Amino acid sequence: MEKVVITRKIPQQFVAQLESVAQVEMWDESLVPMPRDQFLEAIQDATACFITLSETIDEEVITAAPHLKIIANMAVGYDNIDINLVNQNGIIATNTPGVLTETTAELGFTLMLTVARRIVEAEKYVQNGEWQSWGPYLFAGKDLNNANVGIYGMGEIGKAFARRLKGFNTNIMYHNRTRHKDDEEALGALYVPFDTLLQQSDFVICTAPLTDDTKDKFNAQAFEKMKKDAIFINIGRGAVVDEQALVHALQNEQIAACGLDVLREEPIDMSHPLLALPNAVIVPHIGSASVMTRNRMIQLCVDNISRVFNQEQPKTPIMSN
Ligand code: 8YV
Repeated sequence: MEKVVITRKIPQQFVAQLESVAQVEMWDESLVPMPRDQFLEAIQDATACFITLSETIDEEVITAAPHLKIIANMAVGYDNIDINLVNQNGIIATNTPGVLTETTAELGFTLMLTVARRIVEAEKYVQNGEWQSWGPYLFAGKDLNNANVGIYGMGEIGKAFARRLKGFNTNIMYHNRTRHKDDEEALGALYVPFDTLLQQSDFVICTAPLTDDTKDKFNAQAFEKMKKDAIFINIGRGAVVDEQALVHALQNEQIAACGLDVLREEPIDMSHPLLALPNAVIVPHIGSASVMTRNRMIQLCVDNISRVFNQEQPKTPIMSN
């Protein structure tokens, strides 16, 4: 008998699909992850697990789960999984590329415009009853029109972001591990070295996954190179940014503002210095959070698990690095 462990509460319509082919053990909370010790116990006789980024898949998990055939990660990013270890043990890991691309790009765009036009500060000002009169520079922000926008990480989400920029009359630059010459004309995006992107961009958008190459890429040296009125947006992974260096850059006006959907530690510790800065807008990792996209991500995980149970290829396997 197959057994699936699901580490978050997901809608019954999806659970029912798995229940028709397997025994299902689902954690009953949607906002709190399954405790690690409970996860380790539940997977002992599991043949599949449906996880989120909250679960780290390492040696301890693999040792605890000798019958595991598939790990379905409800995310496109998979820095929470030791892929080489998983594959070496004959286990398939899958992620959710494609279905979340446009939704995540939309969140990035929302954050960019929100920060550029100081919407969060302005809204708080109204709510606090501080609005006395119209002012020539009251919450004067930054134009996207005619701006240089630098995208770091030109994967599917970076490209979707660039497509959106086309309607906003911007100059698009990008930097990526590999150059995408074939897409440059269609996207209207110029490939530049990382330092050029930092030096010339009015908006720097990070969509990069977390890898050994991208870790701490936005460090003190990087922020020093950026324009003093630059806006930094991160919809990739938190650890691509050295947050102490970011705080320093914001406090010392090395850059103007930031918008972050991802942080090194999630949820953020309420004593984090970023929370005290009016020019830092932080949202709780909601890049892919539209109802339709979350449904599609869950369905893709369910399909991948069902296929592996049927001895078919999963739709979206993660390959070893
Ligand atoms: C998810 C994400 O919401 O897919 C990713 O990599 O960052 C988001 O889409 C999140 O990771 C949920 O596990």
